[in-house]
Amino acid sequence: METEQTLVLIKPDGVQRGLIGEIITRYEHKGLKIIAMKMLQLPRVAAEALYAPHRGKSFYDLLINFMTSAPIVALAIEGQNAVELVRILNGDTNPRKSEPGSIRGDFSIDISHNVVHASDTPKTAERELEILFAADERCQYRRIDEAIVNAVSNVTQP
Ligand code: FUP
Repeated sequence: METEQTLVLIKPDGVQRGLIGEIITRYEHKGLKIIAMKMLQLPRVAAEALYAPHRGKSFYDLLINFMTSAPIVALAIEGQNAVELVRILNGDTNPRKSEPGSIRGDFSIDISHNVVHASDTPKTAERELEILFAADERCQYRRIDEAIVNAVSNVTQP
């Protein structure tokens, strides 16, 4: 099982609707580890770098304007299969497909204002994390419940 790091952004709508604590709690309760966190108003160049793969698409300008319109909260999150697990917790991009119980399923009906962003692959995660965090901003520590939460370290020897 791979320990991975991923980037989460609580988008301007999530911050302005007072959902920061609710959202962070979901990742923490899952057993994922927050290893860096900050609130900032995303500079336009950073938003453009983050969403470079979407450049030229119909929603691109709306997306960049929205993401730079008000503060966001950026999180670096670590854990086994963290990239996939965080995207499951976040829910589908399409609000008609995002399941109840997921963040988008519970809090969003608009594809453009969908509360959270998360990296879609480990490779993308490394690129995106570097846009938001310097290498020394990602912390190393042990959660006290790691031996219980992580399946591999929970195996007892006969
Ligand atoms: P996701 O990986 O779930 O964040 O979704 P995408 O990478 O496909 O899209 C990035 C962001 O672009 C979405 F979070 C919202 C925005 N978007 C739209 O506004 N309209 C669309 O049709 C698709 C995406």
